[in-house]
Amino acid sequence: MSRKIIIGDIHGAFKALQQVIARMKPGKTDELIFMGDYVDGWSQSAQVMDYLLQLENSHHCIFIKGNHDAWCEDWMKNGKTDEEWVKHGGQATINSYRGCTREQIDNHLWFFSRMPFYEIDHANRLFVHAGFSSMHGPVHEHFESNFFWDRTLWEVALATDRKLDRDSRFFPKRLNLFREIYIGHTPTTNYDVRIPMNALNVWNVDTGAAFKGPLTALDIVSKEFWQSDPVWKLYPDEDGRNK
Ligand SMILES: [Mn+2]
Repeated sequence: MSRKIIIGDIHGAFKALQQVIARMKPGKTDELIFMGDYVDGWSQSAQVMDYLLQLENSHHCIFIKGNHDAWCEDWMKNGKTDEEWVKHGGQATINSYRGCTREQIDNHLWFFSRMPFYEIDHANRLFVHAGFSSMHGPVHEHFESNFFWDRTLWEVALATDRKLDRDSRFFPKRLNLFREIYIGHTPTTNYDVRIPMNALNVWNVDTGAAFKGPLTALDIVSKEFWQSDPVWKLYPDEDGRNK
């Protein structure tokens, strides 16, 4: 049976990515959906990007674009070193690309440029790095950057009264558009949780790999999941984004 597995924010943690892949053992027929934020944080962003590009040749992969990927793309394309980006893990990415060839960077730039902002599957499940704001759904989103910056979708899912009827006119319209919504972006470690978090029909698989959490892969049908060791223990001489 083929599986559909989503992988949370990696943030340059190549060692954690290798562990998670070894533990979930993806087969040729499995579909892998990466939720974005491949770079920024731990020291191996360029290696993560190389690895994912290779993985695409042997496995069915979808790579959603995250806010950190958009920052990194901007740097590669325009040489723009956004101050916020450098502070939030960008410096580690710049360092990891020292010694890379122009050809390698161009390959990664091309990789970033073709990443979709979201994916909707045949079972009406949405996969997006952060969220969206239009009540009519992502197709009608006015602000592209919401796909990788929005936190309101997740906060709405967390804060909505569980007793509110789905048919109520007050039920959040965005949530009713999809059977399930899968996101990353907001670390579950913010809520002292180190496993995938579920709120109404939204599942958050960013378990804080950039900070003190593990990297997680989740089978969205069985809800079985695989995790790396806590990433900060794999990089004992680094801070990641714990600054
Ligand atoms: Mn992230």
